[in-house]
Amino acid sequence: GDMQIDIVSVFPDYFEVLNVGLFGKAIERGLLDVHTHDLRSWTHDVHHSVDDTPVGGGAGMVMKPEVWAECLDDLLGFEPPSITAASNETQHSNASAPISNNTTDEPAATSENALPKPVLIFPNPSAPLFTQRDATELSHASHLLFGCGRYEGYDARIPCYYRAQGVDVREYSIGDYVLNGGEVAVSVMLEAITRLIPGFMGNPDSIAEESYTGSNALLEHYQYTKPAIWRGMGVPEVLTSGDHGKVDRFRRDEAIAHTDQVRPDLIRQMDCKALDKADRKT
Ligand code: 6GU
Repeated sequence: GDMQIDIVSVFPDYFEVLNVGLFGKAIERGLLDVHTHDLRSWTHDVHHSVDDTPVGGGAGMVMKPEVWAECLDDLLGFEPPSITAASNETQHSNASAPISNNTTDEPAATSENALPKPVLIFPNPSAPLFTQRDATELSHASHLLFGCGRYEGYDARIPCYYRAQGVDVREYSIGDYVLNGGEVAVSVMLEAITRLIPGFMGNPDSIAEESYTGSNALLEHYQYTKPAIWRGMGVPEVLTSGDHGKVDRFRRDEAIAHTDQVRPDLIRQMDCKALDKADRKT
């Protein structure tokens, strides 16, 4: 079925980029139902302010919870809490708890156990890393809602509040480097997620062979095309032998050696059962 995607940002124009390429085609074909929203349209003050100074001091600005909550209540179809329920005395028990997406021990979703509820995703450089496993799980969701933070971040009570309301809230970083805001991270996550939706890609077989997927968490082997000799450089002879068994073995040995060299952390993470007897000689 189609996937509804809502994106909230103070730079909604950034997401014009989604109309390009395969993603744009998927929107045209009705596979994806994408809506971008300007966070400032939920402000009431003349300056349309979305941020304020950090409690406890320090540099930069922090995105205010009130504006985000008006926006997210609207997009999730929630009623705002009544005035009587609100109190300045109410303390949040776990606003300072470490970020946990609570998905570590759960098996990855399949089309048989699609994510039924909307998933609310906040890009956050201090959150757990977004992986291929997360992309696979989220490709089964029917509604994704992304909240892009800017400046030095957003009030920690925002994800905390919606999690307490029963929303499936996730916070993800896309890598160990600093970006100005969540917009680029959202486009990265969206591309990784949506290309796994059935019917999105022209050739679904190419997905099964890719790095980071299934039990094959190895990086991909090198690829070559014609000509057989280019600027004096040949290709590995076994690839021209026509012996598929030998080709597969060569590619797998090469993938293991290459991964061990550039990403030994991936080898250490691998399930031992994913390595066969011949692999162990490599
Ligand atoms: Cl998700 N956001 C920002 N601002 N910077 C990042 C990031 C996210 N992931 C890596 N760096």
